[in-house]
Order: sequence, then structure tokens, then C-alpha cells
Amino acid sequence: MDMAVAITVLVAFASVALSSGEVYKVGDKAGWTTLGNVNYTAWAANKNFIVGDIIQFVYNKDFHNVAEVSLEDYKSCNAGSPKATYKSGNDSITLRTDGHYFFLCAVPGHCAVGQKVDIQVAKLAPSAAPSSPPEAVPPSNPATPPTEGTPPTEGPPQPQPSGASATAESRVVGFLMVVLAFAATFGGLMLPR
Ligand SMILES: [Cu+2]
Repeated sequence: MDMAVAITVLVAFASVALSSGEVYKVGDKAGWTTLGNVNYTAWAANKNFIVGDIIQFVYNKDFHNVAEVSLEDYKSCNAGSPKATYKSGNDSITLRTDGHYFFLCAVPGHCAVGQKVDIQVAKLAPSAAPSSPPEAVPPSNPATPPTEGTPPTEGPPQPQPSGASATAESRVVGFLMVVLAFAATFGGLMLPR
């Protein structure tokens, strides 16, 4: 029963973690910059962005900004017609749909030296999406810990047995409480004064 409760709690936490999304700081420690030749393509390449994740651009707003652009403008480093611009120096952008997001720094010359990033967002994992087709990308589910042996049997069938044993156990606990209360009351009454 304790194990069942533990599993239920873990599953609940995992669901919360999955639905709230991860936060990725673009460029990690380096942030969003032209210094140090940060390779933002390489930075993005080993991430599995999914819908609901947040990317965070941290930079000195006196020198940089963030513009979301089309694929064509991304390729040509054209910042003339951005879909959106950010310039706070600490911009968090929630990835609301799957597909590509193209960002570049609109300060002249910066995109050309590599201050640009292509964020590819996978569809939500099948278990978390309300109306998901089963062809969603498997690697987008890193939060699921590998369990030894029998992961499929620990899924949906679990609540019924655990609920049943929880009910049985609570009955026992309730009965013991009654017995204790009974004993305390009558034991107290029968104590010599
Ligand atoms: Cu810049």
C-alpha cells in the first residue's frame, strides 16, 4: 500500500513537471551574445524542446535584442520584418506550438557572426496531450524514469488495487481508532479517583 501511494505521488509529480514545461537558457552560461563564438545551432541540437517549454534569452540590452523571424529572414539575417521583438535583456518565451522558432539578434552584424538560433519544437508526448496522434516524437519524454522490468503494468491498472487496499487499510485504522477511543473513555471512567 505504501508503495502504491509512493507510485501515485511520483506519477502526480511527473505529470505536473511535464505539463509545466522546462526552462532552457539560450546559450547556457554564456547567454545571448556575440562574445566567445557561442554555437547556438549546437546548443539547440541536443535539446528536445516540446510544447510548453520556455526558452530564456539573457543578454545585455544595451548591445543585443531578440527578434523572432521567418525561415527566410533567419537564413538571410534579415531583421527588417520580425514576427516579434524582445529587448528587456531577460526574455522568457513560451513555446506554444510545435514546429520551428527562428530567433536572431537584430543589431547589425550580430546575426551574421552567429547570434541566431533555430528552436525546433516537438509535439507533446501522447500521454500528456488531450488529442494527440500516436506518432509524437518518443525522445520528447526524458522525464519518465526508466523503471526496471515492468513499466507497462505500473500504469493505469494501478489505481484500482491501490484504492481497494487503501480503503481496507483505512477501515482497519478507523476500527483501531474506535477501539482506542472506547478503551480511553471506559478505561478513564474505570480509573480509581
Ligand atoms: Cu546582438
